[in-house]
Amino acid sequence: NFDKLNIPKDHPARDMQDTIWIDQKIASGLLLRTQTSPMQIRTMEASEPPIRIVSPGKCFRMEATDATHEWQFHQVEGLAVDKNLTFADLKGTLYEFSRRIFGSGRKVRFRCDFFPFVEPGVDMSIEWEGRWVEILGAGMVHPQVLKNVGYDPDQFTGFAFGVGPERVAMLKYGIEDIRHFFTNDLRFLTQF
Ligand code: YSA
Repeated sequence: NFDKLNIPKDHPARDMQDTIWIDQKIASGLLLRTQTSPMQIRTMEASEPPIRIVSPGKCFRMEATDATHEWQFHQVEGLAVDKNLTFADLKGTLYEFSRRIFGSGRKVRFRCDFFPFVEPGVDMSIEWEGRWVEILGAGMVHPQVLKNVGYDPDQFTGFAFGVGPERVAMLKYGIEDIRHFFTNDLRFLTQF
């Protein structure tokens, strides 16, 4: 979840996610994963480029919950590693994702963002009722991460993203509060 993603123990980027630890005899020091990005490491350690994967899964973070933040949620991780992949491939892929899910009329915004395991890093937001809602973080895989799994960063480049499907569903279906997904109210659930 952290070390091989270039987030060392004393790095401030850990603070936001250094959260739900299980402290029992059978599972001491076990962290409920906060992001699906560790699947990048598992995939790259188990195989050689070229790589194209998507990996969905559940994540947990200690959050002060609000309309767009839950303490349990899902992410879908994407990773591509190959020769000659560029930021243009990342942007084209994510624009196409947005077009297919939301249609071509929906506005999309990229902004610089920081994740220690990418360089450069971005986040992507979708317009909703006059404001921007972030749906994913992404970037070019950091050369140090490629080295951590034994790849040669002079030979291979890659891009990756982690998208939150609850936020995507909210924007697509006009669901105003993410907490509806987990309260099991039949009036909500039976609408879909
Ligand atoms: C960045 C770069 C990469 O190369 C690959 C992946 C990433 C994303 C990074 N691992 C990450 O977790 N970024 S994030 O904290 O901004 O979360 C990504 C997305 O997950 C958010 O845009 C949102 O859609 C969803 N998310 C995060 N925390 C959430 C949440 N959804 C609901 N509740 C929360 N508390």
